[in-house]
Amino acid sequence: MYYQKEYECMPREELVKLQSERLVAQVKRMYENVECFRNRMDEKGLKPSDIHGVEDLSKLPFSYKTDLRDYYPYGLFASPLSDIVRVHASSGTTGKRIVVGYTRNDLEIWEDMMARQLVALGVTKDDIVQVAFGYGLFTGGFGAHAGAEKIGCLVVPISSGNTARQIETMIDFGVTVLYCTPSYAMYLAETAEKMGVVDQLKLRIGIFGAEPWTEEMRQKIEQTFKIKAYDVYGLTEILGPGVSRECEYQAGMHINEDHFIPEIIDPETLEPLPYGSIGELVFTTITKEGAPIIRYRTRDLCQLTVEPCKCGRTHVRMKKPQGRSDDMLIIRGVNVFPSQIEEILLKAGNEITPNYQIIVGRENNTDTFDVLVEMAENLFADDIKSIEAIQKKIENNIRSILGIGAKVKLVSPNSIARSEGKAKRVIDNRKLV
Ligand code: DLL
Repeated sequence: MYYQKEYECMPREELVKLQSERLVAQVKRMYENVECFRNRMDEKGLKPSDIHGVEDLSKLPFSYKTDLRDYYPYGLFASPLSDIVRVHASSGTTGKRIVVGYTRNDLEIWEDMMARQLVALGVTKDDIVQVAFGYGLFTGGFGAHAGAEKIGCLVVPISSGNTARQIETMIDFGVTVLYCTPSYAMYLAETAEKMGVVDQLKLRIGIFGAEPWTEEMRQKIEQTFKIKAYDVYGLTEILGPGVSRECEYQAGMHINEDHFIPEIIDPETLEPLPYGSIGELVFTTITKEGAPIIRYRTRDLCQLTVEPCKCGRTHVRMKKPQGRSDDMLIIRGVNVFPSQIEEILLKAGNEITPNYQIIVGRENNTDTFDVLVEMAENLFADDIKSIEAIQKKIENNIRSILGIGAKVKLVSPNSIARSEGKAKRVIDNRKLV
């Protein structure tokens, strides 16, 4: 069994001691190897020798998603490129993706954390695990796969999509554990119910994450599939999946504190807040070699607790993220920034204007993604052929740049409602937390 009791149940004083040692070493290494971090430390007049432990964390400079864009693709790596064995990537706020790199050692630690996650949720080597997260630059597929293989499960690396095939595979292969986004799990559950095949499934555990979901969704998935459904959280910049996860008590997600130091800050004043406060989650990685990061502002709003958990693990628990302090949307598991849409529209020719509105909803348990775009005065509203061609072109661009399908509709000039002259860019009709 892959249960790292010596780390997961450490008394907090010992844990803080371990974190402090790792933090001091990490700061020194990053100062020597990462220009962006060194410049920020120099600007604050800080040297690595000023950092003695966790008590000095708040002196350190923050890091931002834009740093990954500014130093694209490899500029934030702390190891030579010859030691990096894998990259993963996720959406940036505009244009280019953000890229992270892993050394061999980083991959081994990641596998350990994913194995820990599965064990905490009651998965054993006798389980058959279907990984329906996308494999590729997204961290979900490979991350889940590695942990399941590590504990000796039989892994079915089916990746995302093709719902009927997913259900057929679950039945034929005797799948007992399903890994995917919660919205896809809902869709699979509903489809299996409609097909009348739920009783043929051997599923017992569902592990879902990568996007916000509600307790109602959990109940619906649990009831339809007759399983326990667990929440797992992570982000590319810090690791991918495996940053935190629930235990069997489903009472908040334990953060792997031997590898990450979490903080909650006030997103306005940037001051650290005490446990229990709602604020922005900030992470410092203390064991990563390839792409370590200090005080990364995740933009996820949530709450931490150190109250003892019935499972005996001492690692801090985080509540479900309750929203974001920026405008990032997660649509069908894909991170989307309105600024990416704006950039696409700006390049789409002079028959349209960059006045747009994104409308996100949920139909049949799948996110809908509509983009309304005001056409320019020079386009005739009855020129249906041109309008359809422009819509198609923008839809294709969105699909190739963001990797997600959207429905684009051109609307007449000035028809998108403005308040104080500004159009409201996003209408999100989903109820997510
Ligand atoms: O979503 C990594 C992941 C893969 C997590 C598989 C869990 C399972 P990104 O694509 O970089 O990475 O997106 C990270 O997704 O900042 C949150 O806003 C959101 N997110 C991730 N997990 C959850 C969750 C992966 N359980 C961003 N609940 C994060 C709510 C989540 N939001």
